[in-house]
Amino acid sequence: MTLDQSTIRQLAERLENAELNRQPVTKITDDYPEMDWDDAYSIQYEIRRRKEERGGKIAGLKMGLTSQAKMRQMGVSEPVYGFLTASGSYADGAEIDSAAFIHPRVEAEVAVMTRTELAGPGCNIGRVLPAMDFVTAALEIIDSRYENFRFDLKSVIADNTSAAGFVSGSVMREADALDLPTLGVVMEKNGEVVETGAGAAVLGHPANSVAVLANMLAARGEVIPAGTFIMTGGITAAVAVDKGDTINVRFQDLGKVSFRMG
Ligand code: 0L1
Ligand code: MG
Repeated sequence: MTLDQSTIRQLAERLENAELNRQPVTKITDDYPEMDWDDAYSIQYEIRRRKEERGGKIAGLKMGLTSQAKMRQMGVSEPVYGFLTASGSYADGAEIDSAAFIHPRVEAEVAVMTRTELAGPGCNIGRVLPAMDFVTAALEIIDSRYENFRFDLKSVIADNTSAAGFVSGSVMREADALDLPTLGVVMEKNGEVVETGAGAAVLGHPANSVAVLANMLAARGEVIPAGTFIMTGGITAAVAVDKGDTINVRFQDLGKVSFRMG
């Protein structure tokens, strides 16, 4: 850690205010270039604490930067994690108010619910698969609190990995019934195909993403509790969504998930 507690609190407040007021800010490493990974996660955890203190509920966890393409783009070799809030949870087919965001983008993802606790270090896909209660399709809405989505990795971890909302599907399947790496996805925006992909884009297998999450949490002395909803990471690139856009994503064997940005 390089930052003291009062600076951590101040930066968490700055980022959360940017989110609540829809007023983007410059990346925090401009002011604190010496900050480290621990500082970055501590700011994220402080944002989470602030929300919970005000009565906000945590809906689950998310993995980000899980595709080779996105990692290469950021020049990193490790994914990142963040948290999901209940206030950012939307039903399939929802009309979502664009005023809630700064510059939203959408990613198609596979989400899982865990049945039993998962702990690292040393967690692997073989431990994750039997611990998965069900798999469902989901869309993540990301919305960086930084101007023009311009950030570096530490800044984006502090900003809860751009998490802003999610839409979960209504088809739930057991992991055994699916071949997750070859599970195909087609994303349409206003009726036109804009992205396609397969589950293997997520660290080779979406369940591997859950194992990596358990191992990353272990570094902070934490586990994935039983009954945790986890967005495993983007299968497609993130697509910008403007007021009036309709997003419809078809997932092989998991139905479709859609929303309209109103
Ligand atoms: O969920 C994600 O993969 C996003 C991680 C943060 C980077 C971004 O905002 O694109
Ligand atoms: Mg994502």
